[in-house]
Amino acid sequence: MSCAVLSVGSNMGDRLQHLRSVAESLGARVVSRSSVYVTAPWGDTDQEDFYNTILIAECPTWDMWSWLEFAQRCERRAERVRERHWGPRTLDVDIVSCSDAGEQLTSSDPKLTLPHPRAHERAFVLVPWLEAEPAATLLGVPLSEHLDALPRGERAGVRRLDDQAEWFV
Ligand code: PH2
Ligand code: MG
Ligand code: MG
Repeated sequence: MSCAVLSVGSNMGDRLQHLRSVAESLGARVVSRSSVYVTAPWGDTDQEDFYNTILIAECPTWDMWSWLEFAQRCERRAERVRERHWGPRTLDVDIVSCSDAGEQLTSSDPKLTLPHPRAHERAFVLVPWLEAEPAATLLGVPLSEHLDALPRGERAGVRRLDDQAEWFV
């Protein structure tokens, strides 16, 4: 059984619908998920706010490459176009961490680096992940410690979406 922590983000079009499309494709594979957060753009700040969430999913037959194929399938379906690095996108599905039979997987393959090399410095990943999996660790460190190490403003840029009604259905 493999388990993937997926960070899902959107800042173009119907942002909530784009996030929901991933949860729906995963169906019964979802074992935990966070609320949706409205997050200030990280990196390239001259763009709309993102909606971000974390989905944690399990599958008895998939390996890390299957999760990557799944993520890319979701992005293609959302007609994602990649205009500029860290720029606006309809849908971004990143594999933050993956385990198999309870063992954390590591990969230095440039096509899929595990765990995600920048997850620990992104409040839009850490805040929802902590909600979905309070006991999780990243690089052997509890998520709350990574959060405490971030510059003050980072966490303030991540706010829980007021109306979660269409997300937790
Ligand atoms: N994704 C990026 C670049 N910047 N900022 C936020 N708030 N959320 C994202 O998902 C995000 C970003 C590239 O994937
Ligand atoms: Mg990304
Ligand atoms: Mg990505």
